[in-house]
Amino acid sequence: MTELPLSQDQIEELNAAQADALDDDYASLGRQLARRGIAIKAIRDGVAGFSVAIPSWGAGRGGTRFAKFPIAGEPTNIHEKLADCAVVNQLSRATPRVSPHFPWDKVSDYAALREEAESLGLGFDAVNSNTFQDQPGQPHSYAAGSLTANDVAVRQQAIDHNIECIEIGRQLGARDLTVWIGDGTNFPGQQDLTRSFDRYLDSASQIYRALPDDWRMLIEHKLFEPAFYSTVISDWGSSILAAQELGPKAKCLVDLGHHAPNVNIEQIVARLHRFGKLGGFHFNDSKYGDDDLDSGSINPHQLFLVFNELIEAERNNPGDFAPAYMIDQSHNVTDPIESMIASAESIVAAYAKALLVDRAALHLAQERNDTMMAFQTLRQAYRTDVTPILAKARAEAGGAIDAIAAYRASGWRDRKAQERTKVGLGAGIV
Ligand code: RM4
Ligand code: MN
Ligand code: MN
Repeated sequence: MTELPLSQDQIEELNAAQADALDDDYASLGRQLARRGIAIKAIRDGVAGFSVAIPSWGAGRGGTRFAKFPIAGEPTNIHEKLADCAVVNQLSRATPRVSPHFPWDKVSDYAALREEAESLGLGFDAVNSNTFQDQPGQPHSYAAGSLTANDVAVRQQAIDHNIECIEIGRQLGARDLTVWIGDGTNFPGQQDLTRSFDRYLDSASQIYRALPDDWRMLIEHKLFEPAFYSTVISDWGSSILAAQELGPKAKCLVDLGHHAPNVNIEQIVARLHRFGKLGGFHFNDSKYGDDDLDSGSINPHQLFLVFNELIEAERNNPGDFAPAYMIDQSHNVTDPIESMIASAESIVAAYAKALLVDRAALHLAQERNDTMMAFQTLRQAYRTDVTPILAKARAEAGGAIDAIAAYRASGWRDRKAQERTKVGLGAGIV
């Protein structure tokens, strides 16, 4: 039995007040697209079938290494995080899965946790391991690395933790393990760059062997931080080399924030898919580094170009196309629920715009070396305001036409501020 957190009647009531305006905008966009030979219904169906997972750790306020400023009513455990994620999904109807992080989300009964999520209309997505922090009571420290540490006992502890995550994930119905490690160095000479990668391959192969047949191991690269001189899995090159060494169940995960500024991420996406190694995404945006800003808030055009490559990739080789779409960002100055609603909308909008690209015209222009027409074909799709399509798809699925307005009208956060334990001051981690 699904028990959605907000009043569905209230959402319907708010939608009713906006329905005429939306119908008007939708009909107008439908006529515009028809002139371009596009059936709006096909795009709306595509949007309705699209979803992106949200991170359990995104439900709380993030921070920087300087400070974290909690808000009243913030969730402090996985149960409260699930409830907030259910709010995001109820309003957006685009985020039906939650990606958990361990040990942060540890509980004693995972079957019960899975049922709890299901009752909220949620499932679980990729499980994330954490060997970038020490945990209370842990026998060995990750201060000098985890999967790549010199000390075999440290490596074993990190391997065991990842295998435990797979076991938890099985109980939750997940099928991907995402592995991001902070291992690396801060000084030239601190470690042998080749040997540390070899240690990674050795440890990762032991995790790989523990994967069930229908699971994938998603290797997430990151340019820098916490290591500032060299990171072991720093880029898509190291990631794909590791994935190729490990075997077919190992794939690469692209976190948009984990690249140097101005890197052509869409080209990386095309390369990874071409070699069967595109595993998934962590969507976010950035300006200077791994800023973990909200998806589409800085560079929505890049997001569109990534989805444009994804659609090409799927059409070129549909058999091998199953990227895991996830949000991974840090909500330091907003209500995380509002950020996740807005980010999911940006991601779906980028996808919808990519669906609008006239592929035949694009390919013909490319064939003829007609650079300007190729570019204009993308531009025409990117310029289109797809908001009415998204709103229609949401409302039809029971979501809100204006999701943030509906969230504010619900009074959810104020109610939770009365009920939930107050979050103490502390350092933010993501
Ligand atoms: C890292 C990375 C990982 C996430 C952690 C919390 O920068 O993006 O995906 O697990 O942050
Ligand atoms: Mn990430
Ligand atoms: Mn990150």
